[in-house]
Amino acid sequence: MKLPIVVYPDKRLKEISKEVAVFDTALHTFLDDMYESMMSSNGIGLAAIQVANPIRVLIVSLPDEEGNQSKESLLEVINPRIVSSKGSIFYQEGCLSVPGFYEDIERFESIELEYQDRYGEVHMLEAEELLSIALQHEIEHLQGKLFIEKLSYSRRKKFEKEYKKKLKENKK
Ligand code: Y12
Ligand code: CO
Repeated sequence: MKLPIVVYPDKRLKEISKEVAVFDTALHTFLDDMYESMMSSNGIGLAAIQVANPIRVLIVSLPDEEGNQSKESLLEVINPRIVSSKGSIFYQEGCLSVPGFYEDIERFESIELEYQDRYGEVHMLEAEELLSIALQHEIEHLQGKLFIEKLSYSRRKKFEKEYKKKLKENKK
């Protein structure tokens, strides 16, 4: 089932997500619904809070060289913890909860991540470049943070002005 995406400035995006303790079929159905919601919106990453569920769950599906996002390469990440981080990288980020806005954001170039899968099994993952960026972006959602909060004061002001104008136009 496709779930509606919560869009900025909705206050629910500020919620701190809770640890997952039960890895049951309800969680599996929710993960499948997140996948459907992300794919039908042309996303490559989605956190549970973006579909109004404040639990520490995120998914990432990076396109391959041909631009295809296969279900086999879908990464389901539950209760993530960044164990170590290295370097710095800039990338033009976008977010399904902030439609139509893209901005260069600085992240760690590589991270080491501990997380659980849909069955509660613990995994370690070394991620770099785009995967590392996507994971950091989604993990910040679990902390109630959006990438626009990393903008400088002047870029943030410019964004707020343009975004509000666009929201008004879309209401007409
Ligand atoms: C690198 C940087 C950021 C991430 C986080 C995941 N972000 C997304 O999946 C963003 C998707 C997105 C898709 C949109 O829709 C279309 O392009 C059709 C979109 O559209 C509009 O804003 C109109 C915006 C964002 C992962 C990796
Ligand atoms: Co996002």
